[in-house]
Amino acid sequence: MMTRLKVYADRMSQPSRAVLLFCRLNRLDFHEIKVDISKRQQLSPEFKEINPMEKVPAIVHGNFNLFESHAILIYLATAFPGIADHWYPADIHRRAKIHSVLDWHHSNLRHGALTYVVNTVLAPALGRPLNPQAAAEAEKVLLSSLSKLENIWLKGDGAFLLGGFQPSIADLSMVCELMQLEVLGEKDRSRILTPYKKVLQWIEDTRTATNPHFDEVHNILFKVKRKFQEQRLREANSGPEPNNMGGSSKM
Ligand SMILES: N[C@@H](CCC(=O)N[C@@H](CS)C(=O)NCC(=O)O)C(=O)O
Repeated sequence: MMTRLKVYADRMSQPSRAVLLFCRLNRLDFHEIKVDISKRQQLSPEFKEINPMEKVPAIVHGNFNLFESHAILIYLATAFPGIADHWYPADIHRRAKIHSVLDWHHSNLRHGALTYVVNTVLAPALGRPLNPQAAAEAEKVLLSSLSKLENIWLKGDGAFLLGGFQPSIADLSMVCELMQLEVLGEKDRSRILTPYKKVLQWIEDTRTATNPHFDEVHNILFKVKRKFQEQRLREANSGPEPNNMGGSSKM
């Protein structure tokens, strides 16, 4: 008998959240093991045995290890029985289109969103300085990616990516990516997202379709968002303060 699935994740990591969300939505029997990036636990020798790339998420299923969130989502959707077809359709053409979205995601939306958020907000929490120049470059990639998401991936009759009437693993991966924009200041977040009405509606539709799991998996992000909001308010009154997110994971 296969031993229970182990998911190594940090909920501040967007690909970790996508994998956890899939597991919860599909009621997989799994054990979540926290790898706290802010404490650099991904560099520990024990974790390196699981993922030599030193990144989360990663899974262990029996004696099988896997890293890279898209590969993990595809594996989970095919290795476990009874997963609804819409997550990763059996139809080879729909499946191929989902791969196309997932491949695009890494070097476009993911690259833009992550680099922007790190260099605008999160870097100090990771022991690095903010980099406005890198943030400005990343914003261009992010805006161009949002435009492609709005006009290409969200084209079609349904509310989800590729015109789907139900979400797929690609929706989970991309929506978890965009949710990290929650930690930005409200002015930045709204400047970036407001022009993309379909994207905003899709985030809301995916959230509704996947709740209560969506909110549960994103709770940590909402907490960090509140902490940053309070910090910004204090700084507006009395000047900058050293970053302190309370010892919990920041990335
Ligand atoms: N392409 C990978 C990205 C994994 C990744 O970059 N994870 C980040 C958190 S979002 C990480 O573990 N960073 C730790 C580090 O770079 O040291 C995936 O989709 O799983």
